[in-house]
Amino acid sequence: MKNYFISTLFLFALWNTFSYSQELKLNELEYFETPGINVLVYSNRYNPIFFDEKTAGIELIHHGVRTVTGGAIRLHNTPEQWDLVPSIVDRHVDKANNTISTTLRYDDFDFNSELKVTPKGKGFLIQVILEKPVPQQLVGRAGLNMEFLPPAYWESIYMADGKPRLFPRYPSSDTYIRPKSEKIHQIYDHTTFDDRGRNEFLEPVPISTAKTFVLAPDNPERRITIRSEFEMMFFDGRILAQNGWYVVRSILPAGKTGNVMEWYVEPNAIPDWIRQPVISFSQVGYTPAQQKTAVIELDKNDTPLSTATLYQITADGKEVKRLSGKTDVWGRYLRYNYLTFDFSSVKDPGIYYIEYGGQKTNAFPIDKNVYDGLWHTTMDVWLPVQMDHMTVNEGYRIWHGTPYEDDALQAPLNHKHFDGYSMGDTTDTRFKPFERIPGLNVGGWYDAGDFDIQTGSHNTVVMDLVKIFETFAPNRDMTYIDQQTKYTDLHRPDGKNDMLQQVEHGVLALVAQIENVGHPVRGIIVGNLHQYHHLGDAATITDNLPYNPNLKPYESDGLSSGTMDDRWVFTTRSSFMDYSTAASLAAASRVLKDFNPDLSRRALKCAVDMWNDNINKKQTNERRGFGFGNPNISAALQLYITTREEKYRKVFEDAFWELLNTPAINTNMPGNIPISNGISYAFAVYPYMDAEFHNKLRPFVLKYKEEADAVASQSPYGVPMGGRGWAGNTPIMTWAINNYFVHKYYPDIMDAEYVYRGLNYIFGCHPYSNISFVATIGAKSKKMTYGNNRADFTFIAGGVVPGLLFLQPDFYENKDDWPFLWGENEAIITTATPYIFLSHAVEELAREMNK
Ligand SMILES: [Ca+2]
Ligand SMILES: [Ca+2]
Ligand SMILES: [Ca+2]
Repeated sequence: MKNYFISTLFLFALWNTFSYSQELKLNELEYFETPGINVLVYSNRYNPIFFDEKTAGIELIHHGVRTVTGGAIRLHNTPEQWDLVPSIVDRHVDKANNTISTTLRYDDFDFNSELKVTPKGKGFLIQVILEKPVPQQLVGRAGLNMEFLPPAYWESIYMADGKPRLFPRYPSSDTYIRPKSEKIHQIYDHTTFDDRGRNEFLEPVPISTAKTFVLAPDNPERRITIRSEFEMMFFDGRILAQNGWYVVRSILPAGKTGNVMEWYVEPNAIPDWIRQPVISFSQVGYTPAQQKTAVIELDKNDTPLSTATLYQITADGKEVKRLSGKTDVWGRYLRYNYLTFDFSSVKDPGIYYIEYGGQKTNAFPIDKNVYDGLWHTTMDVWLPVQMDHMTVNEGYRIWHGTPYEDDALQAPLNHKHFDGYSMGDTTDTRFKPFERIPGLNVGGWYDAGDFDIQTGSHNTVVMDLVKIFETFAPNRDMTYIDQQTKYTDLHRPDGKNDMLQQVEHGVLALVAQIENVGHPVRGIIVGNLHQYHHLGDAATITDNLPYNPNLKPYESDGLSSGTMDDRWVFTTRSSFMDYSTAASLAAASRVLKDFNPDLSRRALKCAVDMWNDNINKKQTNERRGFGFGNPNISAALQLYITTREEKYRKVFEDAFWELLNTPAINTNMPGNIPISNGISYAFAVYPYMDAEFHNKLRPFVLKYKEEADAVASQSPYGVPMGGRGWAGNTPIMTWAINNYFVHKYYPDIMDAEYVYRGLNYIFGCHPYSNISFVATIGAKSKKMTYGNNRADFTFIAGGVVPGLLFLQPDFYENKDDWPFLWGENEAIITTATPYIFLSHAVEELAREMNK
């Protein structure tokens, strides 16, 4: 009898396997897969610096869209970015048993838990296994969570034990107050909540509870059933933080070990689902003379078609077939197959669209003027809106008031900040911790979707603007900038060159650091986490009154305030920062010479002072060996160009040739071209050097081309793809800028297509979608970006987003219905300036090519 029973069970198990052979399978890339569903189990992990970015844990790619994340044991109902995240102790992929299990650990509570995911039926089982019971402090706190992307479910319904409920379009569920003594601390004891001195925190209340949730039964692409014997709660995470997701959560039982909890999750799979092809092309269009290639991204189960068609749309709306062309098979790249469609032969100016497999793209132009002035929006709108220490007006709208009138205090010692800054046990200044450093409330830009001054990115932007000015001499004046009254007005000429005004604005901030602190600092940023996540007008992050310790918090005498909200200056000195600031100030002093002679002189003095300080200290070796070369190479180069003094030239040339001849450490970063850093110095100095230098350089330029080709040929887009942690638009643009100089100085080595290709990618010829990554540029462009207005699900025109974030093991993503993923959508100043450069470059090339 016993034997019979066992063999029946065995047969039953076999039958189970067979009957569900269409269901989730563990694939070679170690995630579970069936057409329409991918279940990732800790393929992606929490970020060690920025923690919960909603790209880790048990995740679901549902009919091609990542809609579920954060499957984990968490200590909060609706975890915020800076709430404690578990470390991943181990991850086991058991192919024989078709399971993936991970051990999660909360060090602070000595609490381990194992999550085991196994396909079952049409879905999968999540089991929580504990060796030791939930620690006392975490009873009622530790729970199994899964997070669901709000816009994926908007305008849809869910069912809680059969009762229909609308997904909240905007959060307005309940919270309650708990005493701070009950709060589980956040990362490094920072706090996201401004309790106004009341020692309390907020806890969200569930919107509904059930043992069976069915999300979106009305939408086959999004329908998910979750069942458990344990009560599950449904929360709206946005009630505490605008970037929160919907959360389903069960509290772990107390006092239990072993398999303490199970959830069964069944995402609907549309039978034989095949992802719609993505037909990608440049949303700004093409010039007649340039190469025109669309890239078609196909589901791996899709059958490639041999033709695609280009239609022209006439003025009276007629659609005329212009080219029915053969598609070329490029092959597999990561999770998709690719075709290319070359329609370069079509040169007539006009309006076109591409048709493939019955799908029509939006219309785009072919015309010799398509690249004209594409940088204007970034220069006229986006960059001015980022200006710190100014009020910025546009027509009837104030983008922001004048922020940080109360800059800034010396940062405290031995402090670990939440935005990557830190201080050691010395200030490297004459200031005591929290002492006011005068003169810093001037110039600079919000470096990104946050509002700090990052000195490093300021150096890059000033240098980029100088490079643009010296290469293309743009003469555009569409912005009114008055440093005296701290007022910027968009679309209003003031008789002054906008680019030089922006150089001036950056230099004012950098010179202020050196003149007041004695050297460039790491950065200037708010000290409280509850300030840092600010959304909206930066003029309201602080009270703009200098801190006065003699007053109580939230008390003011009208001139100062007792609220400790002034920004902190992270002052740790490094020769890398000294030299890179010296480089950009030396460069800026050239273009400011006639525009603002006094500032030009001060900038050069600061640069020379930093040079002398560091040369005397012999600190030149810092950061060597990381592919950066000598930290003084760029400073020597710029000081040489500015002063033409031989001593700088000698230092530059020695370091430069050494850098080119040293095999760079290949960091194995995708998209990395080892020689490109050295080669960009070469192009900066090229106009100031003789034929002997140019000839000596040539073999290295050939080597660059070889490396660039090798990296670019790895994907169908013909550009160096990157994108881990931070998507790859900047390196792609840097590559195209280098190519511009190769083409300019060694036209026999590279043609102009190497430049266009970089921008085509930015403008839409990329994976995942065909949207332009520059807000408002192109027929179809980013509608939501991670700017300071992200909570309004909108953009700031001209902002350039990082692009496609690479999620392990094979998924490129750039969401356009959810602005809060900074690695995909955060427009930053150092992405704007390469775009402005490149946009000038193609404007010039198109003029020459299409004469
Ligand atoms: Ca920042
Ligand atoms: Ca102007
Ligand atoms: Ca203040």
